[in-house]
Amino acid sequence: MHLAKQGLDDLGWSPFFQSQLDVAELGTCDPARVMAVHRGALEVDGPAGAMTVAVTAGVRGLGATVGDWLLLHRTDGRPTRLLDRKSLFKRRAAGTGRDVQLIAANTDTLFIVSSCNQDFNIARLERYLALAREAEVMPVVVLTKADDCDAPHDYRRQAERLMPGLMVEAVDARDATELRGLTAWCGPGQTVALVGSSGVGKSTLVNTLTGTTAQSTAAARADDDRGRHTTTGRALFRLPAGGWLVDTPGMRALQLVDVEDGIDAVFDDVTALAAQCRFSDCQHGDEPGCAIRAAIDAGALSPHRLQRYRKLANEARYNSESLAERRARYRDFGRMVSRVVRDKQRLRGE
Ligand SMILES: Nc1nc2c(ncn2[C@@H]2O[C@H](COP(=O)(O)OP(=O)(O)OP(=O)(O)O)[C@@H](O)[C@H]2O)c(=O)[nH]1
Ligand SMILES: [Mg+2]
Ligand SMILES: [Zn+2]
Repeated sequence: MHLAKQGLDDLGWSPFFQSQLDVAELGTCDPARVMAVHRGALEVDGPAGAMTVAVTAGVRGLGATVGDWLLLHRTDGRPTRLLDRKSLFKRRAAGTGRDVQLIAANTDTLFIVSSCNQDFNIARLERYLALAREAEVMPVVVLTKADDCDAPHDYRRQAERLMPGLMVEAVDARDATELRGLTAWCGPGQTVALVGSSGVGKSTLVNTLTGTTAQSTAAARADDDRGRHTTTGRALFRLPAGGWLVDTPGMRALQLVDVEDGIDAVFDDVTALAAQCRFSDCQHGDEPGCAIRAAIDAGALSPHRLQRYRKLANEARYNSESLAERRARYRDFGRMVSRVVRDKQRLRGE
């Protein structure tokens, strides 16, 4: 959707971006927001109106994603630079490569969408919460297909327990009256990204909230409730109240990268306990004075939650460290192993 001469504030412009422009740029450039990303072109909108920017090598080098702000040269519309982001969601791209895929930039809120059926999964919600906490973006859990479920409140309560004060809405995504609670996040200049597995109803939410059928939706396959990856591109959609929604393609697996702080924030109960262990490098095995094990024994911490924390933290570290860092770690590990073997042989007098 393009509105010529769109007011900058309406597009989500704020002093955070304004303060990045120097005097020369104010005289020669206009800001423009990336509204949609296609293979060969970016759709942008700003005071100069909506336009398409071809993705040349130089533009690709800027690394812009949907929601980003670019400065465009006033004479030829050439992008000169990418403004610093207020927030960024990214993940490790699917497949075996180590490429990082940008999901959306400069969003204020993340709608973490799951349905009240087989898709509901605590570990997956924690994963998305870590993404939101790392980006310092407000997470809201939206549980769809509440109309298709006998006990939506059970799912809602389970999700609410994940973080103190976490907002959770259980809704029929097709019914605008049920989505009224979500409009608080959708006011003028606000940007909300929707993430979640394929088929959970992200595009349905976009259509109901925008009051359009801009995004196509598709029924999930009856056999596995997994959906079909109906949405493939990413774009901003305008809300009647003035905000913006970013629909994203469903993700089969969200591989986290660079989110160590976000994970610690989501699992702050675990990290607070770990800080009380007698040894700062406690592995929470059979070391004396382990606060984690004491909490598990006392029933105050679920061993499953500890397990989920460990899995996520290990995965994030693996995805974030460079190849060189990983090689160094394995080299250190190899050295450690040979040292232990040598010591043992010495002790046995071999
Ligand atoms: N009964 C019911 N059906 C829903 C609800 N939300 C979505 N659906 C249906 O679920 C199917 C999938 O919805 P989509 O909106 O296409 O899902 P999506 O998350 O955008 O999927 P991808 O684009 O593949 O990631 C459609 O047939 C929707 O009509 C809901 O709250 N209740
Ligand atoms: Mg979709
Ligand atoms: Zn411990």
